[in-house]
Amino acid sequence: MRKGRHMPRHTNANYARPGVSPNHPMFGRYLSTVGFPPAQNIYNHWRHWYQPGHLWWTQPPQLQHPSSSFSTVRHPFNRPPRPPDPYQWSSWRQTGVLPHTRGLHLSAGLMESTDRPPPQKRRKSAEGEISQRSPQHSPPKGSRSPKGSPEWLRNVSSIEVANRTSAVPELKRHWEDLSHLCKAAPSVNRGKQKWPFDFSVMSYNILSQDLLCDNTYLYRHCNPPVLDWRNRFPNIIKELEQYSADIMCLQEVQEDHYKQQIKPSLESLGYHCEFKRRTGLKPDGCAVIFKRERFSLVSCHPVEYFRRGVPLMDRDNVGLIVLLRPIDPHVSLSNICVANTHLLYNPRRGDIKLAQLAMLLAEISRVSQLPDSSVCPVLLCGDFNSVPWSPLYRFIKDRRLDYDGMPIGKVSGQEETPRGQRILNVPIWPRSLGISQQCQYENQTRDSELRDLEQTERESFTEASIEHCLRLTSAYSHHLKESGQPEITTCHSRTAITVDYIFYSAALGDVMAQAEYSAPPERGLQLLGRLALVGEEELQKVNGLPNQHNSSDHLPLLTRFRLHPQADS
Ligand code: KL2
Repeated sequence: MRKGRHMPRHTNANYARPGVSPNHPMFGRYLSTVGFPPAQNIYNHWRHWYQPGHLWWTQPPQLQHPSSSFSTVRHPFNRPPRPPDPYQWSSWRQTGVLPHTRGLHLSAGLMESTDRPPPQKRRKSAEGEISQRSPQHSPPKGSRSPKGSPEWLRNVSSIEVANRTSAVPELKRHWEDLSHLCKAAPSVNRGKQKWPFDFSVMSYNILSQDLLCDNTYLYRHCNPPVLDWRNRFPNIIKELEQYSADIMCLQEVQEDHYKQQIKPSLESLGYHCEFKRRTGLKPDGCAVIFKRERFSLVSCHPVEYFRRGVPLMDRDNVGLIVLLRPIDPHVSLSNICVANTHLLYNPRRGDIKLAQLAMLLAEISRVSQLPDSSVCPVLLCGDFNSVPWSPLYRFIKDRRLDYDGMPIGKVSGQEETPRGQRILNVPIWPRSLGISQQCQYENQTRDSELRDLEQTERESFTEASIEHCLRLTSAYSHHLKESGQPEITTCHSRTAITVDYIFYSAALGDVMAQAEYSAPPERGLQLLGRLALVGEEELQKVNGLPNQHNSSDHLPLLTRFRLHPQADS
């Protein structure tokens, strides 16, 4: 436990006892240090939220946070449970706003008596991400000068929090219709019973409560109830229901929330849900969810990036791939391969991110392969923890990356000036991983081809370049049409950047691919439209993320695609 410099030694983690006033010197300047509003403001805020008819209070009891002890205590007049006592930190902890499993963090925070972040003390968590000893206060070294760090959310005071959050307007996002730009997109032809199959796809990092609690210093600008899972969950479900995407790729889905709340809710809305939890101790993972009336599941392929004994593959991130058959009574449609992932966060470990991506691409290539060795349309969604036009992003789009002399901290572009000059090894990942420099499984090659390939591959393992065979286009352009400003997909007090993407196999006549490929393959998707993203300015007006209406620190990406029937159907 880290000791605050001006505070006495304590060993008891729970200082928020009844009877201890928030003005007690024990709290020091903590309340303002973490941007926590004065107790009276919290109370008023709760009174404001404590309205019959408000979603939070109208949710069915089984949807309440299972770990919340006060959720089971009923008011004598059968009123909803009481809001947490603003004078009791322990009651906030029970709501999941504060890390109830990590009492030491809270204690360390309460003892902190300075506005300055404490000296950097980092440890490698069980999952291999760099995390904090005292997450309530210490930003990681890696994010000291993150790209696009929003000044307006850094070091906000408690008064600012209270003022900003009293009436936050809703973020406005409009639908960008691109269907008229699709060249040769045939219109509905019901006479011959051959019409295209249109469907929508969402990618959304919903912010796991566990990670939120691990990194509370990122959310100092938020009014605490905004961070309460019992507020966030109904907001997120409402959002998912409203957008009603045919396919949803969610990241940071916490397993207990998935099993007890998310899956039952979405199943009742007609969805089929698949989930892959991370390896290691962190309880979140990736989910691929699709409408049962629109698709049937052909196969499901979880991908674990952790490989015992392989240096580099010691992190617990995962991917999840499903092969879906579109349901259409009239025409025969190609299967669609949908991949979802959340790559390693650590801005300094581009080498690991690339190796994780290579593993995912190898599995996508295998799963999407058709008998004639071509591939079915692919959708690659997720949180890649890499910014647009970074080397990792370019690798996905260009199918090739020449990385000779490239510093590993430059791969993801999360930081303007990455510390450390270590450059990518050649090859990036060892041969023992079983994945070629073309991002294919090495043992996938047929015996007859093996001899020729072995020579090429041996050579390719000494070349500073990697390749893959999927033609992928990004559904978003990463800058706003009107202002040219960068689109933002994730925003908290340390960053405001794009890290989430929907990549897809573009068909002939697709609007995004027209500029990229002279002749995109016929078998693919056409982008019909997307829910426009916003820039930093719009996010500033809503107090960043999460806020009262947007319950994650990411925004959902939502797109609509057209799949044409196969020529012979
Ligand atoms: O950037 V993210 O948030 O895509 O929204 O992905 C990771 C980060 C996620 C999973 O590891 O947890 C967040 N500083 C900031 N954010 C962190 C850190 C950190 N040190 N570690 C994990 N995350």
